[in-house]
Amino acid sequence: MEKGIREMFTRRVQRARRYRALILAASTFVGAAAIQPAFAEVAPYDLVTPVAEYKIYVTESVQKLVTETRAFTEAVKAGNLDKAKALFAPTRTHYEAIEPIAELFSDLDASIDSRADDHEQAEKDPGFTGFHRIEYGLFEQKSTEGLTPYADKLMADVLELQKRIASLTFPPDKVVGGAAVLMEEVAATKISGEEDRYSHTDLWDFDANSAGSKKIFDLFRPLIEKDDKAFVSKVEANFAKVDKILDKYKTKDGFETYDKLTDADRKVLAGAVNTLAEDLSTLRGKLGLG
Ligand SMILES: [Cu+2]
Repeated sequence: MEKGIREMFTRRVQRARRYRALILAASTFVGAAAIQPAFAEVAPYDLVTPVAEYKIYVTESVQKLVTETRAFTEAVKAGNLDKAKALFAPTRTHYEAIEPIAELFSDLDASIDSRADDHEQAEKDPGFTGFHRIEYGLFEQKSTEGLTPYADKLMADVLELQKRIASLTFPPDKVVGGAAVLMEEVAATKISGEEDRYSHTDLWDFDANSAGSKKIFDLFRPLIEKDDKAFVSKVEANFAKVDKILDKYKTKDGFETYDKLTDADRKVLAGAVNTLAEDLSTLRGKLGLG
């Protein structure tokens, strides 16, 4: 029953101890998704176009990720602290946008995007690499010193990701399930500000995570719209609610730091994202993928 989504959760739980609480939440969603009948009108063939279009979206995002990671890592290696700090958040958005399918490249997800507490010796752990290791140097130690090997590794990992994406098949259940899992991760853990704990650029990530999940929803929406208008409207209203809160914190270059988010807004945001996660988790069932 619901093996795909359970595996997805399992792997994510393995990736980070902090997901432990999600198992409970997951089983609730799995139960809900399992009893959801698929709409008779959705044939497997109907999934081909949205999946193909999603692959284009991912390919384009990864192309931007490669270009911007090059500029970011070059700034790090050149010792240009201010420039590297300024490029950190915008560069990451192209990775965060494709995070719904991170499970399809979980080894690279770990080396590109893991947090210090995914590693035994935290910040001192030699296995702690990627964006957040560099973030630690730039924003916490306020220096580019010693970051060259991490910059080189990040660039190599991002190029490897691009290579892999090119030949990757995208199983529709993983794509659709991934959007729900990511929203659940935002609601359960990212909402604490744990992801960008040194730079506090979390709102950039939320925006990209939400856009990346909405992209998936938008691509599959035509298949369910006729049969479940109320569902579609509800999901759209919650995506709009998330956008509206994020809009309040937009600056001319991006977003305010996470500490500016008021408790009231954080609550509304968490509520909307939680409901999105629940609703999106029924999408697989609705599409006959359950
Ligand atoms: Cu991330």
